[in-house]
Amino acid sequence: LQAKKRADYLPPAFTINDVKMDVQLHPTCTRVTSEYQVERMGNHGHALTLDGDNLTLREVCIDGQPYTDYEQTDSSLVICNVADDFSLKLVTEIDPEHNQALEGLYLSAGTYCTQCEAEGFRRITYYLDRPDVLARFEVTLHGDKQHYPTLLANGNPIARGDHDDGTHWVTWQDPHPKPAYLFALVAGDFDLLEDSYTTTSGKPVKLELYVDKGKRDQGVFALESLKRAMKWDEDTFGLEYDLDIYMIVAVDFFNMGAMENKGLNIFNSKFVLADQDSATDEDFFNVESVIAHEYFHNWTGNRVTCRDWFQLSLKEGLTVFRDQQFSADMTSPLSNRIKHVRVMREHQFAEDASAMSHPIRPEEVIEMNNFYTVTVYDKGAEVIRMFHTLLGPEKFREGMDEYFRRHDGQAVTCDDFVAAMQSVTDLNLGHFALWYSQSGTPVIEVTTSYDPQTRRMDITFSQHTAPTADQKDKASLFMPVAFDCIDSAGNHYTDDDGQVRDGMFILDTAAKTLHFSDVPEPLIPVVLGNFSAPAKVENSLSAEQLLAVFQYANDTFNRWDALQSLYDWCIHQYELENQAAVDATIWQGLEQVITRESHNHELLGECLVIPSFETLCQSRQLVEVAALNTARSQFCRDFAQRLHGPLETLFKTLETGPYQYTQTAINARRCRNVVLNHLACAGDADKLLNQQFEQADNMTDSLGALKAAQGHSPSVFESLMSRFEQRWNHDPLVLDKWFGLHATTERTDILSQLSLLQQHPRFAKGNPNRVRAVIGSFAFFNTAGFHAPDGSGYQFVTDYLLKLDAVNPQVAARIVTPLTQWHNFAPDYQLLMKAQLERIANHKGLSGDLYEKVSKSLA
Ligand code: HT7
Ligand code: ZN
Repeated sequence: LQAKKRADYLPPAFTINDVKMDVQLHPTCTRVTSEYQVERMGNHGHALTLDGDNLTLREVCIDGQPYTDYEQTDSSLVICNVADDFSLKLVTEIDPEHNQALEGLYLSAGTYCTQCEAEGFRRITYYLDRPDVLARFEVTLHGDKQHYPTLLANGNPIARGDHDDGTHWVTWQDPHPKPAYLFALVAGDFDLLEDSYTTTSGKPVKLELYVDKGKRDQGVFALESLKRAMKWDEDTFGLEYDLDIYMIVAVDFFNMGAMENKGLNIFNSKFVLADQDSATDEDFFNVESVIAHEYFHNWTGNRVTCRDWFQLSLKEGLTVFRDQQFSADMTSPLSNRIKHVRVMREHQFAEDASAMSHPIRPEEVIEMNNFYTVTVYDKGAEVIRMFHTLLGPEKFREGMDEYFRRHDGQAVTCDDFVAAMQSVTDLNLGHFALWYSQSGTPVIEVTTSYDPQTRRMDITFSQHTAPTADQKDKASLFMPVAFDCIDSAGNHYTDDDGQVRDGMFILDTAAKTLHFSDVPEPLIPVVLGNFSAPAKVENSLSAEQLLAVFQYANDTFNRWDALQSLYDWCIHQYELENQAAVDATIWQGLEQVITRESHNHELLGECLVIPSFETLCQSRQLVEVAALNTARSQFCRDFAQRLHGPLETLFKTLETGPYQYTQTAINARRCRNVVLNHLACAGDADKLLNQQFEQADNMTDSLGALKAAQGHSPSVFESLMSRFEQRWNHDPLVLDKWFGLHATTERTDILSQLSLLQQHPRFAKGNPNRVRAVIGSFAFFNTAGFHAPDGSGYQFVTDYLLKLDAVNPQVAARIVTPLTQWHNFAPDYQLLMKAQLERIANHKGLSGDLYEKVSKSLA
C-alpha cells in the first residue's frame, strides 16, 4: 500500500463541470446512470482516469455513442483517446444492502443514505473523486413509494412524479458547484419537523429535520440549535445561509458524528435526538455543538473547500474553532475551555507521542479516513485560536472576510488561509505558520531565580519539542503565552521591560527571560492562561504555590489548572508511597477551596474532578499502569474521606429542583454529580445513590447516580443497572450508555461481561454506535481491564478488531488507537501490546485503514 504525499499534489488533468445522476434505488442492485460534462485542463494528451471502488460497470457512452476504448482496474476506469470537451455517460451498479463499511451508498435499518467524505463517492459511480473538482449536480432518485416516501438529495427539489409500478421519483438541483465528497442522498420513511428562518437580508429558508418515526419530540432541541447557529454566524462573521432549504436527517448507522453535505446534513442520531428523560446535559451540549459545526461548514468547508485532503484542517480546524466559540457564547466560556483542554491533554498529546504523530497538515497518508484525528481537528482549532488571540477579534474577523472575498467558490490550501490573515496584520505570520508543518507537543519549561539581596527575580521560559515518529528535527515555535505573576499574598507584578502586554508575551525563540525588580519574595509564575497555546508546561510549583495560584490568579482557567497540577503531584506522592507528603496543609487548602467557592458551582464542578488516568499518563513516562491506577484510586478515596464534611455540606446545598436546561441548573447538576461520586467513593452512600436514581426527573441525574455507584458500590450498581435496562430497553441511544457503563466497570470478570454484552439482543455488530459503546469504551476507558497484566484485554480487543475490520475498517481503525499508543507504557505492557499489533499486522486481508496505523506503530 502506497502512501500519498502532500508534496506530490498535481492539479487535475480534467475537470467535470456538470453532473446529471439518475439513481434507481434497489437493495442489492442500485443502478446509477451518470452524465458528466468533462473538460481537459491544459495542454496534454493524457487519458481520463476516474476513481471507482466496488462498482459493476454496465455502460460507457461518449457524446451519446457507446464507447469501448477504456480499461478498468480495481480502483479506476481509464478512458482513452478522449476529446478536450465531451459528455460522458456511465451506468454502474452497486449493492447498498451489503455495504457494511457505511461508505458510499448503504442501506441500514430500512434507510438508504450516503457518506462520501473523504473518498466514498467513488463507491457510487466512477468519478474524479477529489475535492478540487467542483461540479453542479442534478440528481433524480427513484424508489419504492411505500417504503421510501422521502427521497432527498442536495439543493432544491425541482420536479417529482409517480411511476406506474408503485415507485416515485424526485429531481434535486444544487446550484452551487461542489466536490463529490459533499454529495448526499437519503431515502426512507421519517417523521418530519418543519420550521423556517429568515436571514438578516430577509431571505426565507425552509428548515427540515427528518427523524425516525415516533421521535419527533426528540428533534425539537436540534432544530432550535440550528436557528441559534444560523443567527450566531450572521452576528459573528456576517455569514448567511445560501439555499432555500436546509435539511438534516438523523440515522442510526453512521461511522462518525455527522456530515455537512450541501443543504442535506446527515447526522448520527446521537447528535440530533435529545429530551430531558433520555439525554444528559452533555448530550444536549453535544447536539447543539455538532448541529452548529455542520452548519458552519456551509461556509468553512463547502463554499470554500480544500484543494486536497492534506488540507483537511483548513476546514476542520477552522470549523471546530467556530463551533467552540459558538458553544462558549451559548453556554459558558470556562467549562467549554476546560472541556477542550481535556480533549487536547487526554487524546491529542497522546497522539503526538505515538507513531501516528502528524502535523495538523499531514505530509503522508495511506488511508485518508485515518486522518480525521484530534490533531487535525482539535489541535487545528487551537492553531486558529492562536490567530484569534494574536490578531484580536476584530482583525480576525477582517481576515475571515478577506479569506471569503478571495476564495469563495474555490478549493484552497492552509497557506491561502494564512495569507488572508497575513493581509490584515502587520504581525509577521511567517514563523507562526510552522504550526502547520511541525508535529509534536511543545513543552514550555519555566525556571526562576531570585536574589533576596537585590530583590530581583528572573523567570525564564524555554521551549522544546521532542522528536516525533514522523519528524526528527524540531524548531522553536511562535507561541502566545498568557502570563500572570503573583506573590504568596496575591499581589500581581509586571516585568521590567514590558515584554508582557495585556497579560501576554510571545515566546518565539528557544528561551526568553522576564525580569522583575523590587520584589519582596520569590514570585509565582502563572503560565498559559486560558491554554493560550497547545503546549505542555513544566513549572515546578509547590503545593502551597499551586493553592495560591488557585486563590489569586486572574485567569480562571489557570486556577482550575493549578488544582489539576496539585492533584497530579499528590497522586505522584502516592505512586512513590510517600502519602505523608500530602499533609494537613494541603487537605486544609482543599477544604478552603470547597468552602470559599461553594457558591460557584461551575468552578467547583470542574475543580473537584481528579485528572483522568489518561491525562496523568501525559505527565509520566513508561507508565506502570497498575501502580498509577492504584495510586489514583487511593488518592481519590483519601480525598473523599478527608473532605467528606465539606463535600456533604456542599451536596446538601445543591438542590437542583425540577429539570431545566439553563446554565445555572447545568452547573449545579454537574457539581452535584461530581460531589456524589466523591461521597460514594468515601463509602456509605448507598442510600443517597438509590435516592438520586429514584427521584431523578432527567437523564443527567440518573446517569450521575449510576456512575457514582459504578466504581464504589457494586451491589447498588447492579440493581440500578438492571432497572435502567428494563426502562430503556427500547431506546438504542440510552442503551448505549448502559453498554458503556458495563464495559468500563473495572472487575476481574470483565471479559465474560463483555461477551455477555455482545450477546445482548440489542447489540448489533454492524452498528458503529453499539460497537463503540462496548468495545470502544473498554479499549479507551477501562484501564484495569484493557491493561490487564496478562494481556487478556489487549487480546480481546484484537480478536474483535480482526472480525470488525472485515466489515467496517474505518471503525476498526479508530478503536485500535489505544493499542497503537504503547510507547508510553512500561516495558511489560509494551511487549504484550506489540504482540497483539503483530497479530493484526500478520492478518490476511487486512484493510488499508488498520494496516496504516498498525504498521506505523510497529515501525
Ligand atoms: N466532515 C465530516 C467528516 C466525516 C467523515 C469522514 C470520514 C468518514 C466518515 C465521516 N463522517 C463525517 C464531519 C465533520 O467534521 O463535520
Ligand atoms: Zn467538520
